[in-house]
Amino acid sequence: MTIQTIKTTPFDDQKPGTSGLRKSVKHFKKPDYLQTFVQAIFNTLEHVQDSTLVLGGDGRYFNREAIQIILRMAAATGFGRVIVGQGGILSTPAASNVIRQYQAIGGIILSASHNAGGPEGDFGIKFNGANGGPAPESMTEAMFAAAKQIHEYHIAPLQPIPVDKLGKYQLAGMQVEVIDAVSDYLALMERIFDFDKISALLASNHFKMRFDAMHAVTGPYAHRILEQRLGAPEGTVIHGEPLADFGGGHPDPNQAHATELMNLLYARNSDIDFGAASDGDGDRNMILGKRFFVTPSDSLAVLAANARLIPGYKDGIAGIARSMPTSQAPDRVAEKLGLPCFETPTGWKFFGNLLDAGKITLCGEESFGTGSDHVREKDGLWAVLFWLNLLAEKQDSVENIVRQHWAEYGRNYYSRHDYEAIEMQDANALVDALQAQLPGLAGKPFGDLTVSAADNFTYTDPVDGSVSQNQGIRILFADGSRIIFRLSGTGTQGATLRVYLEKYEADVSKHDQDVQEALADLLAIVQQVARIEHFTGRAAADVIT
Ligand code: VG1
Ligand code: CO
Repeated sequence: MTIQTIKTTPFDDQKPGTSGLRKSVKHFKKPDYLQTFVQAIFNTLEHVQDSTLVLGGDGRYFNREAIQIILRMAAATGFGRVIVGQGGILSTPAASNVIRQYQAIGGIILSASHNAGGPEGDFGIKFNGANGGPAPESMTEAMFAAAKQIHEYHIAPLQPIPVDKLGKYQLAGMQVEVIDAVSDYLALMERIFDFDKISALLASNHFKMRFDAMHAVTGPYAHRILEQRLGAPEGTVIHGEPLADFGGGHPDPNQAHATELMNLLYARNSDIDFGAASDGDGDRNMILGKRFFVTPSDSLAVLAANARLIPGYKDGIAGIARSMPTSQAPDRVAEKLGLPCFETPTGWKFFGNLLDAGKITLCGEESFGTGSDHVREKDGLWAVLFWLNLLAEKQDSVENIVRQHWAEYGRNYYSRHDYEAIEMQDANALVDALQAQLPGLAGKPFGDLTVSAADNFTYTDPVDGSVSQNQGIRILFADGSRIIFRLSGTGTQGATLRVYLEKYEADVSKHDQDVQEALADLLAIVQQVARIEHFTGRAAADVIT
């Protein structure tokens, strides 16, 4: 079989962001663009000959074409076997599991996660290593550097693999194994959670739930696990059919984008006790009680505090990690349990070393990401099953469980304000101006609040000593309140400014405030120090979560 070598010109814009390389579909469809990045991944890997690669995506527009191209390039590179999810589909956490289970060299995941899809939407690609987790920065930097040097790529001649049919196929001497995307993942969940107890809860007349798959990858997983295996009534899963354009919506499980689910749970006469949603590639989760929203930061704290109730964590957890902008609610749990707590930069890749070294068991991000050492990605359905197992154990409502948690640990009022698609140069000017103020902020009073420290977050990985700088501007106040500014590393249009606000309230009689009102003082300080409207022309955030 003759392998073709195609001459091409290098690309200098293939720098992966927070989670892989994300660009518009139009950008990805430029001649040789996808192929160059795939070749850059393959050139960066060592010992690919005869190794196993995992391949799957979230099913968005361009997924199918990309799968066939990558299979042909993998065959040309000399991989022994590629394991593909049926239909070219694998959720991100399921892919992480398959990599680990089949001892693959790693996997390629095709997803732009919560970004909109379709011909006018976004596409993305990322590489996860043998531990199942996102490639560390050293590796993504190497891929970026490789892409700038690539003048040719290698590809086997066209032989489309019928990825919709389970089975084993041959492609230019390489084996392609199409596997059921759900079954290995379901088996893993059965090893962690008490499925009998969850089934009993779902069968009871006093409990109703809805899971919103947002027309994204978790539809088949949720139908199989929640409805077929656990016996939740048909109709429990809404928007369960994966669509290449996610039905035109943003597959982002938050209060702003999961509107139908929010309406169901917040209706005055709602009879639904538990609501949950996940994103494009199935790694995010939103948790709702009846007319009650659980912030992702609180969710991590509650799961950590109650982990021993879950079979998979019955012997306790080793430690907790959270991304820097995530609220400090989990820290309080770690302190009480006498566990180590780590603060990492934004992005799941920073949890990998801590998980591999056994320093932590649970970790999470404010951006609706929660996970554990069962895989090396955040895991949306895992979080939903954790909550269901907890509800089954406690026989109490989501709201009561969270309120009791606040009563015990205090409440961290929390919100994120996103200013999307602003001009890159405006965003940079705003950040530069903030950076310039940092040295003078410590000790400065703003009303009742006094700045205790202000910096740009630097992280030193406690396992391998690698240093990551400029991970977000932090203004820390003496009472534990925080304001954080970061530019998104997943957006594809201009820049997205994220402003994170956090205020701690120990007094249980003050746990009923409106979140934005509780944070109003901090928002006023944001306007004063960052002058967002001055720099960007925006008077208010586009998305508030
Ligand atoms: C965002 C979130 C971050 C998350 C990342 C990938 O990154 O803030 O916490 O890890 O998305 O999640 P950024 O750089 O735009 O703030 V996913 O579900 O999009 O893979
Ligand atoms: Co995602």
